[in-house]
Amino acid sequence: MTDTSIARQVRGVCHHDCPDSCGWIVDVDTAGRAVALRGDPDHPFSRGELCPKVNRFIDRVYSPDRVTTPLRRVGPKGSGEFEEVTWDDAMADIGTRLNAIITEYGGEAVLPYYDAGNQSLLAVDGISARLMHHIGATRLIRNICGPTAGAGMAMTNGTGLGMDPEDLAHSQLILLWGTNTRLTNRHLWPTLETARAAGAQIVVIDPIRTITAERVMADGGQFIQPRPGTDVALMLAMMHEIITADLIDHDWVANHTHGFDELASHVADTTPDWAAEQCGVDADTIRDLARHWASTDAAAVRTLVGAEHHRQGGMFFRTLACLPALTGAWRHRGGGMCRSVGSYQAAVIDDDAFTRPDLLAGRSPRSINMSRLGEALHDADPAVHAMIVWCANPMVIAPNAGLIRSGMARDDLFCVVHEQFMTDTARYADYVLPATTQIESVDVNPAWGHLWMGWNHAAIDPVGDAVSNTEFFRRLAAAMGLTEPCLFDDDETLLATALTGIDTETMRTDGPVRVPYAADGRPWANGGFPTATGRVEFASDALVALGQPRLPTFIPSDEGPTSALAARYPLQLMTPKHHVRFLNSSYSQLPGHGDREEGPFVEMDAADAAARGLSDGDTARVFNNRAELRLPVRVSTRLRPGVVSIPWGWWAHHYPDGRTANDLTNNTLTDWGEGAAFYDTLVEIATV
Ligand SMILES: Nc1nc2c(c(=O)[nH]1)N[C@H]1C(S)=C(S)[C@@H](COP(=O)(O)OP(=O)(O)OC[C@H]3O[C@@H](n4cnc5c(=O)[nH]c(N)nc54)[C@H](O)[C@@H]3O)O[C@H]1N2
Ligand SMILES: Nc1nc2c(c(=O)[nH]1)N[C@H]1C(S)=C(S)[C@@H](COP(=O)(O)OP(=O)(O)OC[C@H]3O[C@@H](n4cnc5c(=O)[nH]c(N)nc54)[C@H](O)[C@@H]3O)O[C@H]1N2
Ligand code: SF4
Ligand SMILES: [Mo]
Repeated sequence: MTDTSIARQVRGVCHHDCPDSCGWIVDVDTAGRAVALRGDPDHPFSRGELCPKVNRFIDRVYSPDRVTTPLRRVGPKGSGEFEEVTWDDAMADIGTRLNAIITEYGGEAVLPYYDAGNQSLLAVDGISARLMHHIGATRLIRNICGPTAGAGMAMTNGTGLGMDPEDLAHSQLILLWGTNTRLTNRHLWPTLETARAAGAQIVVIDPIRTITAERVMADGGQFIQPRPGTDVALMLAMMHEIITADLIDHDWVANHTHGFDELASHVADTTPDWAAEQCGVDADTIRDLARHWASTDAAAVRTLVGAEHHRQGGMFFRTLACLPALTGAWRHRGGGMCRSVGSYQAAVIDDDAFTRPDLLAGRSPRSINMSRLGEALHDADPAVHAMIVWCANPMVIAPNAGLIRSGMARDDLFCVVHEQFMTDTARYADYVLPATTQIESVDVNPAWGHLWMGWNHAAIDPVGDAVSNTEFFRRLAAAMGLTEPCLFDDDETLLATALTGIDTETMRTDGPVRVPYAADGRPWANGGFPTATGRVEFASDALVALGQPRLPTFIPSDEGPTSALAARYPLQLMTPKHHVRFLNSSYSQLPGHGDREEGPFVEMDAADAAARGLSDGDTARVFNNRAELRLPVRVSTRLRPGVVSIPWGWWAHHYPDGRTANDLTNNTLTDWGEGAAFYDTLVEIATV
């Protein structure tokens, strides 16, 4: 393709549920076809680079496997047998059937299921939220990613708002605690390199020796490997050390914290020797880490989402938030705690005007947690009779998948999936409707890994009969005979309604706009925390009201290595993000992605393998009280004995038995925040 055929270059933003929200530029030829997609060099965060997933995005857009016409199921649920139908025919039938379900069972019989498959504003909540409110549908508790971390930090600080990740450039010590930056947040790496060049130390704390840990070690940094789900013990021992050695920032603690004396007596017994027993990290390593932390001014924790996927996920983030308060790290630029900055972005969005909860008109429909989909499909009362799915692939991504599969196979469940591909979930739908990709529809992306909000221009017309999420829901409203005018707002109107606090004209014409943040880079230097006491709460009455401990406390998991279940299933199973060419359940099925990564496997330590008569390359049975999978064994040195890992993201057809990693995982909810305790899963492994 020569340059002369390029008719225009269109600026957009990656839609994936990824902290980086990279800017891209699409070259469109004179025939209106996208011919290239590359990083936007002017994007202030991603600076021209994309990633091994999205470098091949054009292949995804024009993939022969794309769903490009409406499909109606003709075979049994799950068979993948569909016939093409027109939008008119599909919508007429869907409208009639949904109305019949609502008339017979009420609005709560309809369950919306969506996540952040496309995390842009319109794609997630444009029209759909209004429609669901209007019909009084069940409300989905969408807490599978992030809210537990946010709620945990807020229990200590009154807010989940922390540092701008780009300010880590000013840090002198960075603890990458439960985040795999090189894989999941790669465009932050240059910021960490800037800090390192200025002398910063980097420490990775993770149960897996990830590619981030290996890189940091190669660069002279430190790697600490606790047992999964035990970090709270490690943090309590750090606090013990900091307090007994009197390394706290007395002024800051006196002026901006609440409950210090209680905390001090509470951690008197949580010695490094005690913690070493719980988390498997040497007591001296804990002491050194505590002293290093307390003796560095601009000391920062960088964390994201992974560590929330435990029973004590909320407590992890609450306890972590105590560390910068004890030592007054917030005083210093580059000091404090840094996780999702989505709430800074949300502050410029008028969410109520956009999603219109007033359309509930005084009704208060029940809520169902997305991590409990299987139970809901079997046991909810009143029963779920219709499910509408967009931006999500629950069959692969939600825990305890076996229950979801049998629930979605119910004959009396009417299911509509709006998708780009025939996912495992779509195979169970009555109708699969074609969805546009990000280069086919306008949207705005509020990032959660940096402070830049970006406008995504549509570069090409929709492929085939695909429609955007908003257009799908407008068509659905019409097919259901609804007349509420706001269900038919166009995309420009919706964006103008939502984005009241930011200069959208500049965003549209000049590129990303930065949302407001503390001008001196020290959001909490002088306290002012939005808790009941106005201070960082080492002791929390709000938690007592929830039946939780008043002070940070380590509670071993009821599906952890010291639980009764461990007698039968002694190995802790991690199901992490691992492949550079996948993102969640997306891409593993596509050429250039799945075929270039090794298929599903179970990774384990040599000692665990040998004890079970297994060697590298053998096929093993991995099982627990929920499911059994057959997988090739990969023996490695990246895990502690007693911990095994099945990297996640492959679909059913990639596994010999059609069951996936999430067939094994635990759908217990986290302590607070209502997230999923995926990684508190026990298994046993045996020869076939
Ligand atoms: N390539 C790629 N990038 C992605 C994604 C992807 O699938 N692929 N997914 C995107 C999404 S949706 C998200 S939410 C982000 C997540 O971004 P991250 O939170 O950085 O990634 P995770 O892999 O979820 O978890 C990070 C690390 O937490 C560790 N961890 C788990 N349990 C514990 C624990 O008990 N203690 C400690 N200390 N660490 C623990 C895991 O081993 C893992 O290495 O990544 C995004 N980016
Ligand atoms: N075992 C285990 N399970 C996990 C995790 C884990 O670490 N381990 N991580 C969890 C986390 S953090 C997350 S965020 C979830 C992610 O779960 P999901 O959000 O469900 O996963 P994705 O694969 O990112 O996206 C789902 C689908 O959205 C579709 N999609 C993309 N753009 C659009 C669009 O514009 N319109 C429509 N209609 N569809 C679109 C894609 O084709 C894709 O099939 O998984 C969770 N599940
Ligand atoms: S998936 Fe993440 S790293 Fe890749 S282009 Fe999108 S935002 Fe950037
Ligand atoms: Mo996520």
